[in-house]
Amino acid sequence: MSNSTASSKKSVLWDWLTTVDHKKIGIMYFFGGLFFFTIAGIEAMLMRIQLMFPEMGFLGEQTYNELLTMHGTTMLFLAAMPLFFGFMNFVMPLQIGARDVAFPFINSLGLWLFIFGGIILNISMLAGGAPDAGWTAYAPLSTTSPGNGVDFYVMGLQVAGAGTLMSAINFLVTIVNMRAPGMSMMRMPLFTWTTFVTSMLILFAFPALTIGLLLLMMDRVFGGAFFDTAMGGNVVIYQHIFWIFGHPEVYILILPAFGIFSEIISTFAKKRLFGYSAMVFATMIIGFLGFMVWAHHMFTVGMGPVANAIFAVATMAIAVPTGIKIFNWLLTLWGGRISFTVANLFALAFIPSFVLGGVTGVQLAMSAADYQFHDTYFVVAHFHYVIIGGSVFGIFAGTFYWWPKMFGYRLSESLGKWFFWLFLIGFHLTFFIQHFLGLIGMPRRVASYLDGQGFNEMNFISSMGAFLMAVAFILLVINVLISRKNTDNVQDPWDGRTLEWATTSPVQEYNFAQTPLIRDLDALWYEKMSGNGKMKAAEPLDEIHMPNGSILPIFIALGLSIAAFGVIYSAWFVIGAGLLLTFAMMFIRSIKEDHGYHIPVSEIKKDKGEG
Ligand code: HEM
Ligand SMILES: [Cu+2]
Repeated sequence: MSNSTASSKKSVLWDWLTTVDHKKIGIMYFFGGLFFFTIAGIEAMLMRIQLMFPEMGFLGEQTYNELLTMHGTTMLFLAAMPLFFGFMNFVMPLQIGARDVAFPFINSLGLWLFIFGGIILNISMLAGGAPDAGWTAYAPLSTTSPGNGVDFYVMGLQVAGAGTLMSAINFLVTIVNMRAPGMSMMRMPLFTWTTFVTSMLILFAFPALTIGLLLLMMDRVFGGAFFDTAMGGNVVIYQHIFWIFGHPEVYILILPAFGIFSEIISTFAKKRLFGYSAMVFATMIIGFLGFMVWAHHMFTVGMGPVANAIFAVATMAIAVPTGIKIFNWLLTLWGGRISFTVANLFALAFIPSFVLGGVTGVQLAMSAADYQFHDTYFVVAHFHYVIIGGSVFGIFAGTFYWWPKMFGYRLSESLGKWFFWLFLIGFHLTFFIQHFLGLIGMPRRVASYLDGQGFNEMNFISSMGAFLMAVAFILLVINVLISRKNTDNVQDPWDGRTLEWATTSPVQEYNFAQTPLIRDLDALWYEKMSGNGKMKAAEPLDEIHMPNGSILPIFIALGLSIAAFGVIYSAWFVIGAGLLLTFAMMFIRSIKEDHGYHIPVSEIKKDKGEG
């Protein structure tokens, strides 16, 4: 990828450990996310095996609770979000014509905090028991859970969450400050827009999680009583704090997918996105309303009819901007020359799948009816429809779409179609039937069920569907491994519209030899139609200033992780040592002069094949 003087001397491993290049960081987020997706998927399969027949003895109740908690927590925080962060890191700076994100060093720190946070959470399984209080960790279930499991949850998420918050601020500053000349906000590609709004949501939502986790830590480790009713604490307060974070979190997981689908649908329909500005404003409105509805998770807690009614109406209001988006995607497809690539198949399958999840969402929002649905498999079906039919389909679509740009080869389309159809059928087989399981009364979060309640057949079918998804996922892994020879036509394989397709594949470490001049929405497409197909330069060819890599972010993250272990085991000395390491590394970062390095013009010309 790079042939600069500064990085050619390093070993490959050292290069990846110290890199501050947004593209390499994006790739590491992507593979980290894929790794945790596999782990959480295995946890899901174990649960589905246990639920395949009534009164199965495959997993004990405690083990089931631990797998349930780890599956949910891992999928949300360590798989879905990092996979999106992978795309955001890799693609967003390219889409706005920037050389990197605003703070490359912080970007690397965010990555390592995610990785260390994921390790902390998962080490719990080897250290005497995983957390068992569900991904929501409601008090008093979490505050009274014995062992250290929930402490691992608290500290793992605290470390990973700090990284997420930093990265979000980094993305915001990048988008506000580093757009190429001519790239006004209303010319930004939709994926960049959704990255922007998602980062805003993270900025306002994650602090609530931080506080919730901090209070849990106080209660569990330091003898606090925030959620101890006997001492005058309040457990419902925990639910409010959690969902003030938790509901925006589900939009953090879906908005980037909306962005990916917008790019893919307009590319493969060969049309400009229908209603671009309506799409942008719908994204903002969804982001804003996302903060107004958190208590719809608490209808049955006893808030009373007035609060329930207000939160019910606010929730239903979100269907309006979401509906605007659905219609705009359909109208983009309308009359388009549609090519059914794997990426586009996922985008097309997303529309009905996600709408189904949205419809059950509105049903759940009817607070009176929710007394019936609450804590049943109806809820499990609902959120897997939005989270798989929305977020995971978006991740898979983005994977097939951007793979040539990220890795320099194309995934096989024919094997990809097998993967798509098996996954789609497996997904609906697993989760559609769970709506009915819920309606006839099967509660969620239970390790088993009795024979003769009418649950047997539907659970069996559901588990079969899960196996189909697992087979499909294996096909994806095979595809990644065997497609490596498809290195032809990778620079702009889909006849792209946005700037990332104007770069070479693989992308040079400085992204653009000369910062491009943006003349319209869909910047590259405009040049293909009205110019010579190449971006015009906004600056003369000159040497390029690049930041140096650094090993410090890993040690800053390591120090915080050591301190986190100190908290888990109440060892003051370890807390002190970990924080000392972190602050020492930050001190070094502050006093060390590092002016980066320059790539000379001769080398840029050589990369362009001109020298
Ligand atoms: C890929 C196939 C998947 C299967 C077969 C699956 C299966 C399951 C099962 C069996 C449960 C437990 C239900 C219960 O006992 O109440 C569950 C819960 C959950 N799943 Fe999945 N899941 C899958 C994918 C995902 C994905 C991709 C995500 C998120 C990105 C996700 C997020 C969750 C969450 C948040 C819970 C709730 C955990 C809790 O109640 O604390 N799942 N899933
Ligand atoms: Cu919600």
